[in-house]
Amino acid sequence: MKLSHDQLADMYHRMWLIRYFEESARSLFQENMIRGTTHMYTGEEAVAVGACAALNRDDYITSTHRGHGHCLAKGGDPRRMMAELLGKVTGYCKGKGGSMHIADLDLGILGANGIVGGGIGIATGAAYSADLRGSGQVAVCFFGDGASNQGILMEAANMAALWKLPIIYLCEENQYAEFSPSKPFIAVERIEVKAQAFGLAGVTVDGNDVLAVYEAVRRAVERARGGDGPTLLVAQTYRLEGHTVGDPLTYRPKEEADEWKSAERDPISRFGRYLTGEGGFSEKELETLRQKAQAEIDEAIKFAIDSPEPEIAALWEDVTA
Ligand SMILES: Cc1ncc(C[n+]2csc(CCOP(=O)(O)OP(=O)(O)O)c2C)c(N)n1
Ligand SMILES: [Mg+2]
Repeated sequence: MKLSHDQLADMYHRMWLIRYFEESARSLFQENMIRGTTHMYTGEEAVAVGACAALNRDDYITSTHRGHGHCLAKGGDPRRMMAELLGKVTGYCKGKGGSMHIADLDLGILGANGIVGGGIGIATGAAYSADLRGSGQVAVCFFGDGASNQGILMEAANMAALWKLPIIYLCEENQYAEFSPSKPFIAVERIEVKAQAFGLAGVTVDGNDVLAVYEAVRRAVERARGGDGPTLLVAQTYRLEGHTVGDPLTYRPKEEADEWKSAERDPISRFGRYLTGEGGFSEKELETLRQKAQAEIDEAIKFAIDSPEPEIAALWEDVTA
């Protein structure tokens, strides 16, 4: 389906928003302003942005430990996200959750998740709830190629197929799981064939092509809303950064990463080339969108730095377990 000029501009802007958010988070982490750990989504922007462009505001997503991109793509507020990373009271979890617990229920963002595969059960439950209520909402469940080996996918996909739940299981095949290449640990060559075990639709898409992701998700959403059940969609992409900030990356060939980093493969450069060609955008328009994203992230950092730390007494508030 043809996207409007404004929709394309929004997608390009969002991809830069993610790129700058991640680059800034990495720098802040290296300056010891972010504690714990943080996982970068750099290089995978087309997956989250393409998928969320095919969703309505009230549709659900579940995210992962590498969740900043999903949240920004679904409309999450970069200021509240950055404040959360810096442990400030203005953050999404009042500074007590950090990177892997960001959620925004008003936008259908059911949360990042430190448990690999943890979002799979939550998204399936959300789709079940939408189905029971007849709300017409769908759920998109983002998870990694490593997570595709988790048992919960088998249980959840079986249930979703049986009940024809409105869900898209969106596997981000970014080639690595922690410090290992993922392929040698997955029994099948193509992850999409796992769909056959449950009679689901299985689709593989170029995850660095934002329009291809959008179109594949749009079709899967149409199927889901039409009562034809779930899809397992595999988006092939690449994790440009290490597993976490500070990963020495000794386990992967430099040439491989360099190739994926090239302007030819980089998802933002690729989309930019489409926009100035077929898309009918001028270079100037693209530059304005890029600068807008950069300014928003700079503003988010300022907001986060200027925000107060939580009071010691707040330690016992909002604690449920
Ligand atoms: C249940 C569980 N097992 C192991 C871990 C440790 N762990 C964190 S991330 C990760 C790899 C995940 O790889 P993948 O699903 O491909 O996601 P990616 O990091 O590539 O986005 C592992 C094993 C965990 N957090 N949760
Ligand atoms: Mg992976």
